[in-house]
Parts: sequence; C-alpha cells; structure tokens
Amino acid sequence: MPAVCIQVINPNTSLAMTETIGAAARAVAAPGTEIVAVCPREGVPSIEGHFDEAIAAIGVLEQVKAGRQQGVDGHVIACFGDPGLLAARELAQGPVVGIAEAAMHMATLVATRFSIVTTLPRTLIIARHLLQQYGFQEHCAALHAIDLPVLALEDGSGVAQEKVRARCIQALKEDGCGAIVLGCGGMAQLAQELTRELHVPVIDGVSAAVKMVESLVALGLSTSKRGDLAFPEHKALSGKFQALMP
Ligand code: 2AL
Repeated sequence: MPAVCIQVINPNTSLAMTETIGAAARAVAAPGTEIVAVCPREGVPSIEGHFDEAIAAIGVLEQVKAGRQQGVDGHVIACFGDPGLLAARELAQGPVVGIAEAAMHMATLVATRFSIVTTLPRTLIIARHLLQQYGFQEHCAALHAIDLPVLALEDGSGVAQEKVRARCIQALKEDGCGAIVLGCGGMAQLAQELTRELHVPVIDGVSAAVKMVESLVALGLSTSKRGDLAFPEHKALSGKFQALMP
C-alpha cells in the first residue's frame, strides 16, 4: 500500500487529457504517493462554459463517491472552473482541492500579483467569478484567453502550447504581474518549462493541488464535517442520483 493515495479527477471525458493530467500529477507526487487519475464515464469532452460545468459537476460527484469507497486519502478536481468543488467536499471524507484555487493560492505565496492565461474567451468569466469567490480579485493583474478550445491542447500540433507561451510573454510585458497562473488542466505539462524560460513562477494547478492535498494529508487535516460541508442530508433521491448518497 502506498503511504498516500490521491484521486485526480479530470471532470471532462477526454482520455488524452486525463493522461496529461495524471502525468503532471505523478511528476510532482512524493515517492510514497500514488496518483489515481480518473474521468467521468459520461459527460462533456471539454469544459468551456456554465452548461458544461453543470454536467461535469455530476461526474465529479460520482468519482468522489467512488474514490471514497476505494479508500483514497484525498481528491483533486482538475478543471480550472473547479466544478462541483463545495458539493464534492460535502461528499468527501478527505480533503478536496480544485486546481484553480490551488494555483491562485500558490501564486499569492510567490508574487503579489498574477495573471491568468486560459483557453476560450467565454471561460474568462468563470475564472473571474472564482477570483471573486476566493477573494483573490486584488491579486489578479489580468486575464487572457488564447482563443482556442480546450482540446486544441491535445491535438499534437503544439499550436495551442505556442499560443500559451506567447500570451504569457505578453502578460509579463503588459500586466505588471510577477507570476502566471495557467488556466486549464490541459496546460499542466507547460508550467515547468515556462517557469525556466520566462524566469517567473508559472503555476499549474494540477501539480499545485497535488502538493496541497499531500500537505493536508500529512498534517492530518481533512474536510470539516461540521456545518455546511457535513455529509449531505439523508433523503430519497430519484433516478441515478440516489447512487450518489453517502
Ligand atoms: C478547462 C479545464 O481545465 N478543463 C476543461 O475541460 N476546461 N478550463 C478552461 N478554462 O478551459
């Protein structure tokens, strides 16, 4: 048995992206940490708006329930909108960390202001809402979109990766920021290389979230079951939702 087992949930159904995310998580995991990278069986192939997020959140809850039954120590929600985060915390016993919150928190530890580089312009509002919700508005210098869909990061051409790089360079020139937060799970493998090249912290939420869950587990801290994050109230749900009940 590994010392710690972290379930990394890609909330979209793209197997290629689940691989990318799993590899990024394993690259930073401590020697005793096992990473189980999963995605929902049903849902959306990529998450680029509120509609996609609503569907993805159900898949996240199904995976959290399954992970808990398998005895994982903690969970990462590996989509930059952190879909279903608080609901997942209600269902989980161990800690649950979203990649947007992880990346934003990490960024504030190494820079006073960060910029975000994400995929389609329509996803910018999701990141803006999260900045507000997490209280990081004052820390964010600007948000940028490469104007390519999420799955362009998996098409093997390298075009999307080059656009991310160009946007990071532009952000550093124009925004007065000290760090960059990468705004998509599919950008995970770019962070270390861009950090070296651009000489500023470029933060990927997948690796940040894995290290945060490892820290919480090592400190013996899990999701509070007092108050609003207590397990959901027992009631009869209809259809497939009954299976979500703890
Ligand atoms: C994301 C992400 O991280 N995964 C996904 O499917 N959509 N977020 C984004 N802003 O593009």
